[in-house]
Amino acid sequence: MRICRFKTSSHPARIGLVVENSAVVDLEPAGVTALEQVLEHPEPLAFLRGLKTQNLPPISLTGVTLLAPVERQEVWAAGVTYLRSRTARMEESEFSATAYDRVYAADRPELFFKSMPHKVVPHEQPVGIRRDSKWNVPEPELVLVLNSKGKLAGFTIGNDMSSRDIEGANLLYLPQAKIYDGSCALGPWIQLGVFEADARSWTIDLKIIRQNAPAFVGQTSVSQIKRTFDELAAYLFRSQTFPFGALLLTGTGIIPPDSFTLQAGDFVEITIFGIGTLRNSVQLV
Ligand code: DO4
Ligand code: MG
Repeated sequence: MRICRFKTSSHPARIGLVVENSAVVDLEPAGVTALEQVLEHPEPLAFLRGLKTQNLPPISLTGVTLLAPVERQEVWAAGVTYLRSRTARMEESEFSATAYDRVYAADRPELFFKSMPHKVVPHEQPVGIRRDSKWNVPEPELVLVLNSKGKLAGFTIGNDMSSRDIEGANLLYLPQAKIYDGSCALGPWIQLGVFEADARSWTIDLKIIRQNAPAFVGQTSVSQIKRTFDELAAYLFRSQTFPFGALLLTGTGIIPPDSFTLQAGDFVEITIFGIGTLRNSVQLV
């Protein structure tokens, strides 16, 4: 089952049940007005199945605007969880190579704050590349949707936009490389009712389109993530409370060649088997 946030010309933000990837059932008449009601429930699928939605008419997805699937949840990210990310980052910066190598092997993962919920870019809205950076890439990542107890409630798709030259110049610049307007996209919806073992069989595909032609394509598999989801979630929730839950990007396994940088006008498409496709244009910020 999939849930989304959406709006229409007559309704502001609503929670919806996605039907066959083509329509949405507005859950407001059934009493669901916040994501937390679903995510905090011990059995989100049973909760949704128990709602009286039989007489609610599906609205075509073409007639709604999807919003980012996040409300009051903080957005965090894990880094250097794939061998590919460790290798690319060690090449990007002689200065920081040891740090990346060490964190890949260490017990404690790299976790960093990524976005306030209101800054998250939804499906079909533009992500940003910084004007003061010359080397920008998307990072296509599986996202864990965690409830306030740190329990995995669902998955969505994330784009951890990154300025590689800023990060490569000095690791202390990481927040500037990772957090700026339009640097985090999430969507198009939340996939519920999937266990880690199933998600580990999913592929992640990245396609970057420039002037209607592919400028870069790449693929990885969720199975390549070095750490378990429980391990990542447990570290995030150590000595820290998230009263509304948190979303955790799990790291990138696809990094375009060093000669590649995003340009304004490009389109980034991230497809995760089992969830769907997150698509965003790119603009200078
Ligand atoms: O240490 C830098 C960030 C790593 C990251 O975002 C990733 O591996 O996905
Ligand atoms: Mg990343």
